[in-house]
Amino acid sequence: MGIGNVAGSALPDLIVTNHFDARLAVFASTGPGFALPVTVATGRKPYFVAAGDLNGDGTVDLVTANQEDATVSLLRGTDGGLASQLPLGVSVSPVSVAVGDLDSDGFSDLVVPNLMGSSVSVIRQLPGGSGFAPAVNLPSLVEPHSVAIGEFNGDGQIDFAVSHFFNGVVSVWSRGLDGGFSPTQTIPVGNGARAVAAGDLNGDGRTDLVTAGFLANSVTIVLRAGPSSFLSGMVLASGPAPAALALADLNDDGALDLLVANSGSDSVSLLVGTGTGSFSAPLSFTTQRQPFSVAVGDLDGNGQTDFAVANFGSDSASVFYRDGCQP
Ligand SMILES: [Ca+2]
Ligand SMILES: [Ca+2]
Ligand SMILES: [Ca+2]
Ligand SMILES: [Ca+2]
Repeated sequence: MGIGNVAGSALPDLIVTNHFDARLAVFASTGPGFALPVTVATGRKPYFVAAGDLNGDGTVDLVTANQEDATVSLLRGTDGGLASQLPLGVSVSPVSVAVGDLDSDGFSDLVVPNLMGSSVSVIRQLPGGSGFAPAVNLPSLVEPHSVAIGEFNGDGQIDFAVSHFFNGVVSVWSRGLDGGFSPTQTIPVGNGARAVAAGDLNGDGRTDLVTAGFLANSVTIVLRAGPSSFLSGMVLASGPAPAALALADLNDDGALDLLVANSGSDSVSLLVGTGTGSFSAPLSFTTQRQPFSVAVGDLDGNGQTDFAVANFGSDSASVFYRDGCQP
């Protein structure tokens, strides 16, 4: 699931992958509420969608990770809607994708963990945004599941962090002198590390990490101790089987807050950040069955950040509008 202004829409749209239909649905916001969805074809079993303006034309583009056919689909936003998919080959069972400018040339690139391929694919956008280079598939620890892009070692160059489900670690990848990426650090986190998100949680200017331990029923906060080092993780209990995370300032106090989709208890937890790296006790919101992803954005355009979850077990989405009173 993602949130973004597709096809030049005034309000952000809600974007949901339909895993078993090989399609993606875009629900246009109508203030509070949504129009009927427009759907477009993707590769088989789209598992994840990321939104970002890849070619800098001011319109949000979408990228899906297609678990069954070893591709990602690029769906360009145009004035008239989404263009037909451009499939880009990766490796076996891609399950997420992150958009970021890895080589600082002004054009966004893609990072794709391939769950069963035990590899991470890097797809660079060609100079001028004229297309994409073939994926470079980098061998990784087993079961890479999620990726967050950020600056993690103080050298000013963009890095990325990958969570590994099987062994419950995060690997941090940095750019070498040859321009290629390799893992430079491995950090133990919770068992079944299904999701990772990045943000500066304690206001020291260094980007920190949060992971969801699907098998550990917890989230782990990993703060940066110095320019290129991380403190060992601080474990916080979550609901059962946390499947996805989002970091955003949901109460406008300047500190990042954490949303956790608890797929085992049909709920989403909000942990309000203190700005020092710690969080309040979770507030719980009821969803439908098996929330497996979460996204944030100002869906109704009232200036306050809302959030939504996609419920895998009930083929539905739950939307939570902030009304100014909560959290
Ligand atoms: Ca680039
Ligand atoms: Ca770096
Ligand atoms: Ca920090
Ligand atoms: Ca906050």
